[in-house]
Amino acid sequence: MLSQINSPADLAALSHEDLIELSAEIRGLLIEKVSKTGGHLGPNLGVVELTVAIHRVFESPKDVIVFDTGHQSYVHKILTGRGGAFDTLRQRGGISGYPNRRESEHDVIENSHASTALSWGDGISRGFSLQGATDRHVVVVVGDGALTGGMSWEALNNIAPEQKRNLVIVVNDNERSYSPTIGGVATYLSTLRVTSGYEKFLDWGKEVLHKTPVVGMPIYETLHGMKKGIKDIVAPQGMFEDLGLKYLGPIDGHDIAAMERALHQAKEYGAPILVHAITEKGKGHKPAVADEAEKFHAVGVIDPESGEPLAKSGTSWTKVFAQELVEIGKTRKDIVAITAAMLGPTGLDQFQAAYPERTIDVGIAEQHAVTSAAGLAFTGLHPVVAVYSTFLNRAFDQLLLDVALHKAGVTFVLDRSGVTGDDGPSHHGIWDLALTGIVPTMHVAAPRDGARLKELLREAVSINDAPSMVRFPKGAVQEDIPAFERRDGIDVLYRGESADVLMISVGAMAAIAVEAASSAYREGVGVTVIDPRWVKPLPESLVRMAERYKSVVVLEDGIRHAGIGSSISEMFRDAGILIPLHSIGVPLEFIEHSKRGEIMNDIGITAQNISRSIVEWSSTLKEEMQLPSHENADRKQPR
Ligand SMILES: Cc1ncc(C[n+]2csc(CCOP(=O)(O)OP(=O)(O)O)c2C)c(N)n1
Repeated sequence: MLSQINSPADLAALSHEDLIELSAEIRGLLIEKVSKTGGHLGPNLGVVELTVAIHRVFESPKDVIVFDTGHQSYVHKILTGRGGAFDTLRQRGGISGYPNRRESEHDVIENSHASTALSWGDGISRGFSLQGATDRHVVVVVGDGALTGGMSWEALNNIAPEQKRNLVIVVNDNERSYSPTIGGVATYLSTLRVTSGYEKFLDWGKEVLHKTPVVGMPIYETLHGMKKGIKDIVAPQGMFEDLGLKYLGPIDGHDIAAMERALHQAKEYGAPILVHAITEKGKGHKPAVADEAEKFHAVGVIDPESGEPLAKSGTSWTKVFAQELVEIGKTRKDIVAITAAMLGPTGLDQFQAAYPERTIDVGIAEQHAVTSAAGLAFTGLHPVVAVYSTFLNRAFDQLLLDVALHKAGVTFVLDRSGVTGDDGPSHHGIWDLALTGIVPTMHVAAPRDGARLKELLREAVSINDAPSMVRFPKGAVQEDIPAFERRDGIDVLYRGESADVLMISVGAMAAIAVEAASSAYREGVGVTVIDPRWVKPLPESLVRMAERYKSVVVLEDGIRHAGIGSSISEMFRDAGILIPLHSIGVPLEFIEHSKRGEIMNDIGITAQNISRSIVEWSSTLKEEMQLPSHENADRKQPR
């Protein structure tokens, strides 16, 4: 069946039985391919029928389909002619794990950060309406998890009163983000799902009445309609309808016929309308359904049958942080941990197991997490906000004005900082150093290894009169890199024989820095590698140290532009020392998905490349030094 589907139009000829067969084939493809590449298996297994139904009822790309977050768009990719490319999912040059405009005219937005789709839908449908494109529809698929994000509600507030436009909101309610969705919205959705007794009665009705020709289905539909009335008694303040949004549902999201009926109704409605679909995350794959914690939300390379990971990975940075925070929590009763719907991925599940009353999951609400942390700090507690680096981007204003301006003692722990790899441009944690670099009062630490992570975390949570941040990369921690000595808080990791180059290494770049220094030594260039540990504020003694060298190299895994290299260069300028400074970091670009190592190679952050550059720069410098002094004087500081 699958081989006949090259575009959504091919779905039209299929019978109901064909569609069921097709759905099974899609599930087979997802399990086989995603097991090999890694990716969002559970969410996609849950939206197979829902996506088939949407593509049967609407005409993409004339009608625009927008998936919130975009991690559940694999089925959409399969139905829009990309099924054959799934061997390359999230691989270099292959298809992305999120919607991507270069891949297909059926992908209109490129996302991965949650809760934006309703705003996209608002804008696109309003644009169509303003320009008289009344035959074009917009379908937004949004999860119950994404509905916990504030942007979703800002959008609903704008969508509801603006009646004349074709906007269908499909709420994909599987009761989970990574783990079960929490909070008032989740409670409200579960109220809409009504009591299980009534659901069972409906299931029975569906089973029996489906078999009763002609009169059966209308009776079932009537029963289903009645349910809405009953719901109004159970949940008298139908929140969506009170907002002015027509509500349809709940519908079994795995029943293609029921979904198609609801979507047809919604399509005809001519105003914003919400279709509430109930689905099961991981549907049809035993290991996914059995995974109580996350239903295979995101998997690495796994055995397709058992779901067990195939590659053994070492101890992760996440685990070192998680265990240390539990240790700290034993004596520091004021520590409160906050996650934005990512208990497991940030390692805070361990803190929760030890101190459930001191662990807060706010849902996908980073902005709220940050300001609420400022509130907690006001009461004398010390919040630790653990998020992926990329997701702190959206809470910048809250960090700047609610936390930093108030000198609130909040510690931010940023996992997945630096180049992350397979998730593409929006998941790299390459902006945090530049962003926090301009926040007054902020303290920023970048541990180079597990031992330093523990140490710096303890130092960070002891700062109670200003915000602090500890940032570390994705993956396994490498062996600890001990220091020869610590001077004014700065660790000396490698000492070159001559004072040619001072290399200032930021965080986990230390291993590459030391390797580059030792290979430059073999080429006759003396490089001393230091790790300031705290990169904001920068230690004053850095200036005195640097003055003894002919040039300085700064190595970081954040964007080079406005990163630590820039801060150091400014610091030297302010101190009046003119010393050639080379800044090595991530270029100011949106970097496509690929393995992390491949990207680091592409952007030249490898020991071999850095050592080669240092040797080249040093020899150029020697030549320049021999120029007459007037030519030397207007030398620009190289970058
Ligand atoms: C701003 C932001 N924070 C966190 C995440 C990480 N994240 C990716 S998917 C997801 C859960 C989404 O839940 P839901 O919308 O219900 O979709 P489901 O996977 O259940 O289908 C989270 C928290 C994100 N993508 N964006």
